Amino acid sequence: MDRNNRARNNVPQTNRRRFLKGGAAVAGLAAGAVQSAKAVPPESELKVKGTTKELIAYGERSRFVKSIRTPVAERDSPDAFGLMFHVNTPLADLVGSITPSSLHYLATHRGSFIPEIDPQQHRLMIHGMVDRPLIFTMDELKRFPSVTRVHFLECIGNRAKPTHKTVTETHGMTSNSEWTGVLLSTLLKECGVQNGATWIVTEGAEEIKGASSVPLGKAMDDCLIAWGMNGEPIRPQQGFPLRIIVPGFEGIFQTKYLRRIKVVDRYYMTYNDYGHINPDPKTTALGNQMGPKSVITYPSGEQQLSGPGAYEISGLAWSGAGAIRNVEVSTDGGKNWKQAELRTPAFRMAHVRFALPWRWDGKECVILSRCTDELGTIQPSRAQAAAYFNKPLTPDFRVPGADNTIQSWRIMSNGSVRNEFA
Ligand SMILES: Nc1nc2c(c(=O)[nH]1)N[C@H]1C(S)=C(S)[C@@H](COP(=O)(O)O)O[C@H]1N2
Ligand SMILES: [Mo]
Repeated sequence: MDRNNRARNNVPQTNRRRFLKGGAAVAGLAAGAVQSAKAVPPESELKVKGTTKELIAYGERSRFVKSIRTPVAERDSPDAFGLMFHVNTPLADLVGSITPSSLHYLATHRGSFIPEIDPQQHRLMIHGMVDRPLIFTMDELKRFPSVTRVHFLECIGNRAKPTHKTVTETHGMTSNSEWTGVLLSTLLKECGVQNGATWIVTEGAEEIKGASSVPLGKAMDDCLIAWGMNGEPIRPQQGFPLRIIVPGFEGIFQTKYLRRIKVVDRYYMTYNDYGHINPDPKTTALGNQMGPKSVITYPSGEQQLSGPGAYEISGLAWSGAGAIRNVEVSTDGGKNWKQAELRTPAFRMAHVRFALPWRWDGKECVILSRCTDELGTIQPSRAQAAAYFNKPLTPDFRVPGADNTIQSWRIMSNGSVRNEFA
């Protein structure tokens, strides 16, 4: 046998050994978890419609899949006008790192509504401190070189509370999508930014306007004027037909229904700033980069382990400052940490899925994750955040600005999981 043949013959051998070793791990699953191969669904359930015009025109999920968005409990949604304005992504039900567009979290301000905008009629105006003020149609925007990037969005209200039971309640106001559009820097160069300009103000088309002041440096760096989301036009609730993506900044900067960008020489107060963020331009500019943040989505609050044995701990990590470099998981309340694997590409300012195979011994324990981003910043615990802000660590200690502290889950000996809030 020549060397090549031998090498080739070795492949199945190695694979077979690996397969057998893998089998041993599966045998460690809780009793009854692995069903016999004969246990196929009853024939009645195999009969599906599936070819009607309605079902093929725009795909529908299986009727057995029930994940839905739910209103954020603390935010009176629906409000007095019957409008839903803060709605959580069902994080516990998701796999991988992309949030399905239909389940993206939603934050639309009090009294606001989802405008129905005809893309043929929509315009984006860029004016203010520019040499050439310009008005773009959607078609004109699409003639510029486009970019497609994965980025998370997160509302600054996304923070765990002692009353929260599930990861959807503690962390559901963040989602992750593939966005397609033109770089704002491309458009600003087309308009010619004048000397002395330092900020831009972005404005949406509905009456709340979703206006925000963004530092010009950020605007020229990586902001995206996006019309695409996960392979199709942005959904109405996410800002159809046009929104700005300000990667890594808090949600309020991500103006939906974008119709106007004014280039200016100072920070402008907008409706968004009222009772919301610190209007001091310096601290505002520093305070709105999210994370680094991570959370275990399985096992998480109100889920149930079926008994001791093999499981995979899994969750999401993200940072407003760049890519996630490392995620660690502890299964003993933070005494010892193990390095988790990153299961999806670690894009900058994007969710990454992490996982750690784990064998539960059936004893009560506390599990938690912490991440490190490309700047080397490590996600803090609530105790560290309280010490940093010189406040006592009580359940009602509220992290000022964006809360990126570590989330812990307590697994009880009966396999139930609870929010462990210090
Ligand atoms: N025009 C407009 N843009 C807006 C808002 C709004 O109410 N109107 N809400 C902001 C807030 S507070 C957040 S957190 C994000 C949420 O984006 P999403 O609804 O697509 O999740 O959009 C921002 N952009
Ligand atoms: Mo928000």
